Amino acid sequence: MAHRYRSSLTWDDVTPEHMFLNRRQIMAGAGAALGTGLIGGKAQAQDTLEPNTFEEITTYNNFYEFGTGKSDPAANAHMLTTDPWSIEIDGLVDNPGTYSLADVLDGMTIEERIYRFRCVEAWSMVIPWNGFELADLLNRVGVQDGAQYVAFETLVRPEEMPGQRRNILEWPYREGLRLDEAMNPLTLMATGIYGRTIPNQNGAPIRLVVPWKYGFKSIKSIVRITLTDEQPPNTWNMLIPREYGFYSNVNPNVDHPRWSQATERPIGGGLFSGRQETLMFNGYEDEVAHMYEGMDLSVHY
Ligand SMILES: Nc1nc2c(c(=O)[nH]1)N[C@H]1C(S)=C(S)[C@@H](COP(=O)(O)O)O[C@H]1N2
Ligand SMILES: [Mo]
Repeated sequence: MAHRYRSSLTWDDVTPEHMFLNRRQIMAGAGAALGTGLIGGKAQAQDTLEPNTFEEITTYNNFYEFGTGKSDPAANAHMLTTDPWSIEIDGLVDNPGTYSLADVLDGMTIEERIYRFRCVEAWSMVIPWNGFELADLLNRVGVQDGAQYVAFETLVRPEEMPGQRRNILEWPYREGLRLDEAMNPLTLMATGIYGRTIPNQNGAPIRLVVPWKYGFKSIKSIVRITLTDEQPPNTWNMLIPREYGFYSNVNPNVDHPRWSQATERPIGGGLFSGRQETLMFNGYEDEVAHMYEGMDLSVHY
């Protein structure tokens, strides 16, 4: 099912959504037949997820570089130039350097993955991503002994990012993961949605997707990845540490200081669909709970 990235992909070159869903069903069937392998298990879990429409995924966004309203990114992100693009990979790696996006993508297998995406503001979507495992990239650049965390930074370009002309956040937007979280096979670097090139408002040309964490950990339009031995600062924790921790794992049992995290509102679910219960680790408990054994998750929120 995995296919190589085609840089010639254009907006006209889209996978019709019903075909995309058929492919997912076929993959889920193959996974079931293969038994209990990781891929099979993932495909089966994903089979129960009903994806949001492309329209919903690309018009209700958070991307403060383009404004603080949910419709601001769709309105303003067309100003962003995403080609050429490069990513600096530095810190505790064997092969530090400035890599063009083409260098980064070369040799990577772009897969399709449907993940539930849950924002801290208590709404959720289900998004069919195209991307590769961050672990594959980290293994390629060579993680050195002593590295314990991965830090990420978004582009700073106020000429094209009107939100950056104001001090709403401290720019660049930053995020971080513990190394084992970064190496978990669920952690993706996404370059597409529904088989199309990822739209600017969703984090073009490349963004992180960490499905068991609140949405703000999934940093967009990445220009720097640093391997480090210290827990890196992350934007929302720097701003309001009491409300946003470093881990930010989806956890219905730990409330945000200003609201409950026990339920969520699925976007596009229809007027009468109502809220649904939020699942521990956003439903990915089997795949990730082992990383937090022995940790008090109400302290490490
Ligand atoms: N650079 C950057 N990345 C970001 C944000 C942002 O403001 N700037 N917002 C975060 C938040 S709060 C959420 S909920 C998700 C939203 O992703 P989506 O718009 O693709 O659904 O992006 C995250 N990544
Ligand atoms: Mo969010």
